[in-house]
Amino acid sequence: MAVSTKPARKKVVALAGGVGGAKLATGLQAALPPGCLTVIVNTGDDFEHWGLHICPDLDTVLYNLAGLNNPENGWGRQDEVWTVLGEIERFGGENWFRIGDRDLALHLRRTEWLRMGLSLTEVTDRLRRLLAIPSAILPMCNEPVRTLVHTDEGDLSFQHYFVRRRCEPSLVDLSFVGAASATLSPEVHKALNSAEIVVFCPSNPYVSLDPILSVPGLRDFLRQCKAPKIAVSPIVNGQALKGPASKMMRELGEMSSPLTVVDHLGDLLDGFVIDRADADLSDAVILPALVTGTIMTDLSSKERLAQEILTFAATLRNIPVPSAAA
Ligand code: FO1
Repeated sequence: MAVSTKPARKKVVALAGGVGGAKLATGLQAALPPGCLTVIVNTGDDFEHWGLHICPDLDTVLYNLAGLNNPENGWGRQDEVWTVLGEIERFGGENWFRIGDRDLALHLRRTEWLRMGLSLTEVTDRLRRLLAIPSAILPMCNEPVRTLVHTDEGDLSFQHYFVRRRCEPSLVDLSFVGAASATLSPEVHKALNSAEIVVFCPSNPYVSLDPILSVPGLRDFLRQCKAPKIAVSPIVNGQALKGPASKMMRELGEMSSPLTVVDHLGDLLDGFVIDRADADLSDAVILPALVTGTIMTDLSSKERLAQEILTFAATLRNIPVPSAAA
């Protein structure tokens, strides 16, 4: 039967962490009708700093979907101002994690609302409404789950490993502290239940996607879910486009290759997207593979990749292709 290309309002769920995840989420938002995208975001990187509750991956998704992100770093705000950081330095405070003034306002409000008793899901929804973002943005859970990096120099909390130590210590293993007590929030449950396409963004499989998958029940839910599940390789031509994924793979004794990502996410996927630079690997991918340009430099390349992924997913299940024109 021929695949329909009729525009449709499909519910799409994206799993994301880090800058690569936020970029594809931006493309999916542009490619879909408003309200059709839900992004489930890693909170394993969250930590307390300057007495504030910082959620780097949630904020990267919020700022990218609102078009307010710093275009060079991918995280933080564009047109940032650094007065407070300078004054913190003057008073001998910690300056290794760079929080700008505009960004600080969000951390202050989030911390205030959490102290009032709102859940992280409620706080994030307030923030995304105030930023006029049409997509739902959900923390992976409301309970604290913290990524702990076991290295050859001892255990480091995630931001101490990632930002303070610039990922220099060699990775031995990872734990997601608190995951055993975490639960699927009603919002995550509902989003996955009604998902018609699930996209694993090109995020680090070990420190962005695994924390999400560590939430009890989430893996089983995905396995049972009838929606096509597509992952996009964060590794292109043997290298991570951003961040330590490639270095981590080698330190864990794996090849720095899209095939390592397929092995890692294996049983959860129905399809895999690799870059043209890795076209020679497509026969070795044990799943249906889409070979295309995966490097996202501007909004049109993000939207084009998103549209290709949606079409690929629809082809796998013979469902109408979602389109922003619906
Ligand atoms: N990443 C850095 O490499 N250096 C920083 O100083 C830094 C500050 C920062 C402030 C707010 C925020 O939301 C993110 C920030 N990030 C910084 C990025 C972040 O730590 C990482 O990209 C993620 O945790 C990994 O996904």
